[in-house]
Amino acid sequence: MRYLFISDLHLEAKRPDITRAFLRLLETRAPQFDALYILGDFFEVWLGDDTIDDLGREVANALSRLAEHGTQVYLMHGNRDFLLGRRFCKAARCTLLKDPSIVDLNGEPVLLMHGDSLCTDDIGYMRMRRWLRNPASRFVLRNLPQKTRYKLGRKLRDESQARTQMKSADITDVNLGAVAQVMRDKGVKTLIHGHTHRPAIHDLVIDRQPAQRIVLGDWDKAGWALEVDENGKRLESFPLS
Ligand code: LP5
Repeated sequence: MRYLFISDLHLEAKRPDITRAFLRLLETRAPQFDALYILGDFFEVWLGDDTIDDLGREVANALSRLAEHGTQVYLMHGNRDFLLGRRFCKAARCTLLKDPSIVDLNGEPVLLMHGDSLCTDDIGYMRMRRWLRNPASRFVLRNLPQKTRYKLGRKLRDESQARTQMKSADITDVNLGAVAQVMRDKGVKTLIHGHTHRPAIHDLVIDRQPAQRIVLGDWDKAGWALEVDENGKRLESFPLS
């Protein structure tokens, strides 16, 4: 079986080049795979399925065509689009995956995460995450008037951008102790995640056993995808245009 992984596209109307590259990937490359996994921050910001715009509809239709063609589509929430819900998934014919999830890739159990929950040294973010992601807050946020959601979303993005610039690279990366712990707890030798925008394949040793942490890249200056098949795992970048 062949699997394709992407994350952190941050799709938005202001970056039509990224949308075009993604739609091209769906038409040309993705149909050759049995499943496409999108591991979070698919959209720059998602404020609820009722705020879907032309871009969201175009993307949902394209995903739905891919699913119709026979490629299963799986979507995981990221920190920017955790309000993506059932309505979008129904339109896109994709399955929402829990974070974390374990999937079987050609007989190997592999752990999939967005990656933000592993940044445990980022105390301010972890506090904000706990608040934003609890079911009661999510219910309240989803039911706020759209105008209020746009305002709060803008404010959160601005604050986040300003504060992230002041954080050291160590703080905004995953904590390696947290990585080892979750891989141990879940009994896996491979973890695939995004979020940090630091694409790489890291060879690890956990409890004297070889393991791997594969970090997907964000789509900004280039696109990034991980292919997994019987021949191995390949992380590649490609031009957006
Ligand atoms: O996203 P990225 O990678 O740039 O930064 C993240 C962390 N920031 C975030 C915030 C998102 O960027 C913005 C969220 C978009 C809104 C989604 C819908 C929300 C619904 C609200 C309305 C309906 O996730 C950033 C991390 C970084 O990753 C690296 O891991 O550091 O975290 C922060 O910067 C958080 C700050 O440290 C603490 C922020 C306190 C914010 C106080 C804001 C007050 C305004 C309140 C409005 C609700």
